[in-house]
Amino acid sequence: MTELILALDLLDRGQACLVAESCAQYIDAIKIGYPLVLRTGLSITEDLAGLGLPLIADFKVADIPNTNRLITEAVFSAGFDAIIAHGFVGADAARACVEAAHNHDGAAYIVAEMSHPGAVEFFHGGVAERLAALAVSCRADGIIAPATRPDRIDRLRDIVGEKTIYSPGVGVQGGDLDAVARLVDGVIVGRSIYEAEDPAAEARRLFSRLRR
Ligand code: OMP
Repeated sequence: MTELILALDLLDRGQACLVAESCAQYIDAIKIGYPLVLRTGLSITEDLAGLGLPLIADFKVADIPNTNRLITEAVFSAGFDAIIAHGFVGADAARACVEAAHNHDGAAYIVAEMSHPGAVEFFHGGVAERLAALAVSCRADGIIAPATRPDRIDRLRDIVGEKTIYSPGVGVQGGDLDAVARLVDGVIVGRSIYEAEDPAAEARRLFSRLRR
């Protein structure tokens, strides 16, 4: 089963809640990042808690170990269930996120390779592979890998084995759902859903393609 994760990158609390509620039955988790949290604060988790869906904090944490730990603890205390962190800061810093997440019975995912065109400037040439290996050695729960490059997901799957791969980039960024669905554990979709005329209908359409 491939999960559908809604990237809730809206700026208005009310609109975000409406979209999340309307899509709730067709999604497996909600990912919240800086765009929404900088507008609403971490209390947005309280508005969404009633939906009963896992909430993933996409703060791509990238600091020294102590600061990473403090950020991760604040995130889980606010009611999130998982966090996304960068690995390029080194194993000690990534491990601080993973351990703090696990202390809260949560999950931590490490970015192995990003989905946008510019990602190839730094993530290629062996870096993504090293980040995937770092995720394994730090006992992270999984990695983020680009739906825009299914061949790269294949390569990173060889490194992380059974670990979870969540994959953004389907839709507006050009990634094809059918090309990645069988390669990953979940696809992360934002604009294709929340900018659709009928977000719930679009979520239902993607959900049914992932479940068939
Ligand atoms: P859409 O392009 O609107 O579907 O949104 C994709 C979501 O995934 C956004 O919230 C991005 O911040 C996030 N994302 C990427 O697009 N590419 C990445 O490499 C990593 C992420 C992420 O970590 O979620």
